[in-house]
Amino acid sequence: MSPRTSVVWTPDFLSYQLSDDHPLNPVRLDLTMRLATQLGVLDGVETLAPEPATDEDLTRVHTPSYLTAVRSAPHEPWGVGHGLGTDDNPIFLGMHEASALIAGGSVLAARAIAEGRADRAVNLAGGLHHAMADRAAGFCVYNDCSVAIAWLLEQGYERIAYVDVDVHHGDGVQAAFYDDPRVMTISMHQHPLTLWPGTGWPGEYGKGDGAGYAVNVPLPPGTGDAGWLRAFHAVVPSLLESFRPQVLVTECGADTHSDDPLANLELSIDGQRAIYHSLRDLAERTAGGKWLVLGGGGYSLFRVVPRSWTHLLATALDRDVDPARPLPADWVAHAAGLTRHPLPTAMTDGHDPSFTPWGDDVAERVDSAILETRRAVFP
Ligand code: V1P
Ligand code: CA
Ligand code: ZN
Repeated sequence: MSPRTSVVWTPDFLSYQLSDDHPLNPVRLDLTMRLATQLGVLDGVETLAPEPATDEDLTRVHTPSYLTAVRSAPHEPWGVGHGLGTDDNPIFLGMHEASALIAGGSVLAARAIAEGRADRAVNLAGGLHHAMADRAAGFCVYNDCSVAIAWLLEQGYERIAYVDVDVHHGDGVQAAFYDDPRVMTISMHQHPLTLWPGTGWPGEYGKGDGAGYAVNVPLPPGTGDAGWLRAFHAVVPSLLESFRPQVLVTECGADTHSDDPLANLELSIDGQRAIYHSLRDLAERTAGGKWLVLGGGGYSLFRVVPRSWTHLLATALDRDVDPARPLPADWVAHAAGLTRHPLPTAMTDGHDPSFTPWGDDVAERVDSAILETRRAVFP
């Protein structure tokens, strides 16, 4: 039987707008849904509308005093601490409501899978992987990834794998389950010496009962499609094959792209599409087909995120979009009204991810990153 996929969506997700000029602009979600719709990817797909996560859901991960601070922050002129009111995490009106709605979306996606109504479920507004128990960080107020995983554990799940392909380290999710062997966290990211938050070293492998269940794969700046995929395939499939998760949760930030303004990996849309296909394949082969798909970063709002995440939606729906497919004229006209940047014309960057020429120096550094990780995980 072909897999059933739920897509969680509400236009109210667009109210997670940290400030007018913040890099995490929700227009990227609007442009993605428009592109996927206009390409027919969402034809006949009924979207699930979320409710805000309850305090009970949120306090499986966050402290009650942090929830109080998030709720009161917009009304406290002197500041509330907890990482709120920084350039990364400005305080905005309705911050608790918008953040709880995203977390509720990821819980709803998890619920659709747990209740057997879906094999796969997608929340593109989710993936806010940096939020800590009592602190906002890196554009993330509530850690919807951790909240959804904690909800699954509460239902009695015993093995959840979390794979984070965002260019940044998935530090908040790693921290939430660092001593818990029921959750294996794996993050691929740009090397901590070269990108915030500066964690995600191979030596961070978990503690106590959770030792060996946190895995980090740092990649040098300049890593492209071939290097990224090579590192991924050297590390991730064998771990998932032995862990045999009951659900695979993935954080699918698109900020690994060469056009991304915040980071320095050099992936293409075609490489990202290949990643999504590999994640789908791993969910099928190692997780009984159960795949919870979350969004994440991605700051090339017009040129990258809409195309990348349309491929992600299409992959989750088994409606793969041909890379050569031209972008619909209506979508291009709409996007052109919002930016002066040149827009792409097709669903590809013209790269073949199985053949990307790259320098020997980059090859050597990727090899040593893989070896370093293998040594930390299999001492
Ligand atoms: O670099 C920093 C901190 C702020 N400085 C004092 C050091 N923060 C990063 C946060 C990145 C968050 C990424 C979120 C995600 O993983 C998931 C949604 O993608 C940062 C960066 C950077 N290059 O990593 N903040 C900013 N850039 C930034 C740029 C412009 C305006 C505001 C913040
Ligand atoms: Ca990552
Ligand atoms: Zn990121």
